[in-house]
Amino acid sequence: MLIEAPRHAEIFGSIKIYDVQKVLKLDSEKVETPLLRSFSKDEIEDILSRLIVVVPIKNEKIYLLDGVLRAIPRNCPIIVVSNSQRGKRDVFKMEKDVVAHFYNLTKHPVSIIHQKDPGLGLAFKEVGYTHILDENGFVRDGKAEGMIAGMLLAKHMGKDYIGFVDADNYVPCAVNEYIKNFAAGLCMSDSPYAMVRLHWRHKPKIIRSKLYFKKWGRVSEVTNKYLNLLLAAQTGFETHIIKTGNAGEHAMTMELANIMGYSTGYSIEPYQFIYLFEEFWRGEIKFREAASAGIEIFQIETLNPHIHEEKGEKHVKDMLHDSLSTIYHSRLSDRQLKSKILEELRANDVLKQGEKPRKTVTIPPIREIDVKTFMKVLEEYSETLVSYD
Ligand SMILES: Nc1nc2c(ncn2[C@@H]2O[C@H](COP(=O)(O)OP(=O)(O)O)[C@@H](O)[C@H]2O)c(=O)[nH]1
Ligand SMILES: [Mg+2]
Repeated sequence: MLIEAPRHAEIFGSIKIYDVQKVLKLDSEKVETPLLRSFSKDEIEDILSRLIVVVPIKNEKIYLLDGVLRAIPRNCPIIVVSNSQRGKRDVFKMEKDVVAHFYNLTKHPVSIIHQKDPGLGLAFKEVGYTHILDENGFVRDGKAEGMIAGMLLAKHMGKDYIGFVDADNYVPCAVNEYIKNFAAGLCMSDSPYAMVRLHWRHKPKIIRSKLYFKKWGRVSEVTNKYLNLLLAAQTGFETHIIKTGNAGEHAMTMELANIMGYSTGYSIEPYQFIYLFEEFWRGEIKFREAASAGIEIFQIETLNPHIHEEKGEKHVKDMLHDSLSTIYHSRLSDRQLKSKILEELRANDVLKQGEKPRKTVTIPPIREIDVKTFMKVLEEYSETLVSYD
């Protein structure tokens, strides 16, 4: 595999953010030049054999999930965390059937669990991690909450890396590429605390009956702008380094996943940046080992375009609201930045005059969770967990 060498990086305290690196070739000979980074098949395979993939899903078209599962490289076990409808029209049952069929055909290790499984809530309660539970003791709705549940299952399996891919991807081979890109990024890191975030080459849209290869999604563009403005407000230097504020497709070392702070729903991805800046740049350092090893963030531009389900205007507005609210409510955000964010949200019809962005709930790291107890309770009380190995 061939990708551009990192040309430029910016450093904020213990955090090093690399500028976007393009994928140049998915499969290639090893080429040694200062402008390129190449990875042998073995190097990629080695990372893949230590990577687990979590797929959060909520009421997606079932054949999209099927395509995503089939595209995940063979060495990576899969955990599907579903918050799909149950009851009369049982979408979750269809997902379970797809997973079972997929396993029978391929023997690829895969687990599936429903986010609202009472045993899951109980397991989180038992280990004292109630931050993602609602008042009835169930895991709350939200993509972040599903991802955290997946992380706990992954932690139990003892893998070194964790990656996330959405279930609503129309191009299975794009998913296959994303996971290889995760591997390449993780391979480049010198630190045990590394993250890879994907940047889409294009995000095609149908415009006047034609496929138009847009460079950016609307929400990503705005989120990146304000994350960069937050950096500029702190340093006094304008920057465009952040290009993956809303990267749903991302991977981390388990060491980083353990000490990462999270935030509810769709605010999880931009909040990862905010959390790292607050903890490892402008805050009192809690995680000394990570601070001295350094945290590396790679941003990789995919070869494949990103074609996923369009969820409508309300979804876009909710994402914008959640994303910008994590920046607005950060203690690193100054008055001027806050007022620009309010203006942006008003211009996009998200807020009315006088309204403030809703505060997203932050969720502490999962490091202290006793995974053995968590799994014991889960296995005893779960009503939905199915694992094929
Ligand atoms: N487990 C879980 N997954 C969710 C939830 N909400 C959304 N998802 C999934 O998260 C992924 C990304 O969500 P999507 O709505 O496509 O957001 P976007 O692609 O960022 O616009 C998709 O696979 C969704 O099905 C949730 O509450 N729980
Ligand atoms: Mg999507």
